[in-house]
Amino acid sequence: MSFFKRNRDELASLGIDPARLPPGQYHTKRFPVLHAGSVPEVDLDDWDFVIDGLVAEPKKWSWSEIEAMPTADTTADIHCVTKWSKFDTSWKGVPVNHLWEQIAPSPDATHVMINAYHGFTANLPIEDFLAHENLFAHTYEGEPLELNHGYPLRLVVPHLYFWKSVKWVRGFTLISEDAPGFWERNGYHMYGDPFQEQRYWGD
Ligand SMILES: Nc1nc2c(c(=O)[nH]1)N[C@H]1C(S)=C(S)[C@@H](COP(=O)(O)O)O[C@H]1N2
Ligand SMILES: [Mo]
Repeated sequence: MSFFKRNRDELASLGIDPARLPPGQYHTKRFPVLHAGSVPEVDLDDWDFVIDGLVAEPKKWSWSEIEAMPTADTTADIHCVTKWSKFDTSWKGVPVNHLWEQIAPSPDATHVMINAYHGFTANLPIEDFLAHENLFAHTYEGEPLELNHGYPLRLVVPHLYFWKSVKWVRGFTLISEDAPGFWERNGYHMYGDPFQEQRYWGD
């Protein structure tokens, strides 16, 4: 029996519905660290979060302003394109919708490009970006995010592969057509639905 088959069969004995595990994935309790390039040096004193692009007026907040914003909790399964899934991860942070309410988007805006340290980017349709459970998270399992996992702030978009959940996020840009972000230029799927196995170009 293959590793993947055994791993999937194990779910029932853990009381987890196997339908929660997307095709081609295995579940793990570990929390692997994955990113391109190096971990940034973060200085909260000159950290800011910027919304720009197709908005009536660009917006900018300091770390203390973001930290003071209303929060929500999300518990979700996460699915990495490298085939691990982790169930019931819990996050706290500023709902994406809360920030969205602070701006006046142009009617031409259809997508967002998420921006992070070192020029890392990821693209999302606005509709997916605004899913109610999505957060700009600063807390994981009740503790501040670890630097490796995106401290001080990361996007969490549980319904797409985890590469869209940008670590060390610094803002986003509203754009009028889809465009590839960092991993999407390097072979990953433009959308990335784990249940459709949209891993790579052509999937
Ligand atoms: N800024 C940034 N965010 C990123 C990445 C990256 O390279 N840079 N990689 C993505 C990928 S491919 C994955 S699988 C997840 C991994 O998150 P983790 O290290 O917390 O498990 O972060 C995503 N967010
Ligand atoms: Mo990934």
